[in-house]
Amino acid sequence: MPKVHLLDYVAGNIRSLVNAIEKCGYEVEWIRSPEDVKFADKIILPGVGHFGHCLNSLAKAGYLPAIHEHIKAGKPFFGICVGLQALFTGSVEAPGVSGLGLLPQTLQRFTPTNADSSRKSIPCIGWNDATTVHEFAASGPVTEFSNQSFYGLNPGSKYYYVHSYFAPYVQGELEALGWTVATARYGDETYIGALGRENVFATQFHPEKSGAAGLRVIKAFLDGRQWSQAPGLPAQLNGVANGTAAVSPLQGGLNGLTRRIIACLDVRNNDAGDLVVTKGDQYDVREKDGGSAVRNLGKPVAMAEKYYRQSADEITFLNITSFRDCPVTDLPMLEVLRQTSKSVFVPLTIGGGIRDMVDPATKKTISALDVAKLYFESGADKVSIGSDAVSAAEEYYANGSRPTGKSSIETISAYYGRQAVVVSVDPKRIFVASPSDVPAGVPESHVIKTSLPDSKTGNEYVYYACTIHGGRTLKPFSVKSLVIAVEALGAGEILLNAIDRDGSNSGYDLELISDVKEAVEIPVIASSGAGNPGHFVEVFEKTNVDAALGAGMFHRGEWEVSQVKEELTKQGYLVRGFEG
Ligand code: 1PR
Repeated sequence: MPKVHLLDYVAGNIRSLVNAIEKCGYEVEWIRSPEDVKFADKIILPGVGHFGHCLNSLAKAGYLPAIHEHIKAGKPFFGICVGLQALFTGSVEAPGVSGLGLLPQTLQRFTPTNADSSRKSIPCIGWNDATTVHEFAASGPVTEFSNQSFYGLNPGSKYYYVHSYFAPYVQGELEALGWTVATARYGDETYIGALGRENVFATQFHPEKSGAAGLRVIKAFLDGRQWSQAPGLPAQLNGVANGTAAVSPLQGGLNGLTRRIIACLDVRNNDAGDLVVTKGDQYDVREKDGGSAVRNLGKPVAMAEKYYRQSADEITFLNITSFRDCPVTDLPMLEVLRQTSKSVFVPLTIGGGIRDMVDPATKKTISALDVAKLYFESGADKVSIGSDAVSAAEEYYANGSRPTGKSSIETISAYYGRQAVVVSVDPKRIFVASPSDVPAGVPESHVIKTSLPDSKTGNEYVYYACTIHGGRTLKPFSVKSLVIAVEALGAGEILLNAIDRDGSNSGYDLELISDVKEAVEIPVIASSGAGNPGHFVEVFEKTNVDAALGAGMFHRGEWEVSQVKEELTKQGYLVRGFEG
């Protein structure tokens, strides 16, 4: 097998990149020291998280001169995400930290509002273009280079981005220096999605997480195909429009991103000890008739693969019995991730049990960061923290609304970046007679007047209480306080469940979603209650939510993810289709 060298200098969360490279028919060799760089032909430099952390780590280990030499020698180089950012002079994320300086620009942070005052979530997470290729010609910049494909990029395809900092695109500037540039837009900011010159290529998006469209880009680099015949516009892929044609990215999309649809798999051992996908009603996963067995809806890896082929934009696994201590090396989801990440090339999130724990096998204390590391090394792209996030938020407020530096959210986001930390919230709707009728710890301003009063008491006021341990324990603490705290601690996204709606097929809790969305800048994923494609349309129409998640309606085979996307397309929303 031909080889490519990978420079994994910081985090070690690149299992899926290795899998993607192997899928393209290449073998990975690791660069372990700057001396190894000399012996490499092609190098890939991946990177996630903080620009300063990545560049300082590269500099400290002595890699920067070696990379310069490699590039100067004309050998192929491919930077991914922070690996693209490393080519620039610097970033406002880390003033004073120098990049490789091949490109004379400083990376900027996205502004949270557009010129028309509409809001953008930060980090920017989702599927976007890298398709309008600009190249310099004698007469000036040439745009829309449509008959040729640059490193396999396709104008009909979408690519997965996750970043808060970006290289602004100024027409003609980099082209005049010989670079070919592909752009994307987030709200009213246009930025560089991919660029290349001679032996250097880089993408801001993650090709290893961008389905077949991303694998094509990796393969083009590995095969040394800078330019090739454009594959043409796949306007209809698997029956779903792929974000081109009729739907304008800035109208049907969310600031240019497609509407993100996530399939969620709640996983646990059934009574026979097999790991199964299950699904509860208000978190009760046992059958109501014919005994009380744990509902068994299928096998986790096979179901994840099925949803990937149905065009799910992300897959989330929640280990719902994680509160039971289990020897760390036997964490059941590690193998599920290892297997899934070999064939599913969209982002994978794993939740359940991310906290400091004592390994029952060795009696040793293992930090939340070390538990998360095991998951990242097995193929996870994000970890989702539930119960432990509530403890972290309580400590944050007890500490005078100041981070303690010790919580799982802080330690994991400092190491892997904010975008890798999701906080999963399990709210319970609590009716009260008036806004002042709340427990100490819940501010009156967190009570809303509901359009769905309590059928028994007629109470019209509601607050959303936090729960832990899968809804078993109620906390006198509001969900709004929770999300504000976890954002301050470094969470990158909120997975917003709703116990009252879970498994109900009655649609999302729109009041809850709007309330939470208004409180934070980070993206929010709507979860619980989806029963048909119309519910996805409704949540995007009536709230500004960033993504929507479904579980039971997919697991029971009532609807496919692609049918949700077909309906969204019909209603004028931008979605990503599956490319086989
Ligand atoms: O607390 O960090 O160990 O994480 C435990 C995780 O497991 C949390 O994310 C918590 O939400 C989840 N969890 C715990 N118990 C259950 C249960 O169901 N008994 N599942 C559970 C939560 C909710 C969603 C579900 C949506 C959509 N499941 O994941 O997929 O409600 O369902 P629907 O579309 O069918 O309505 P920690």
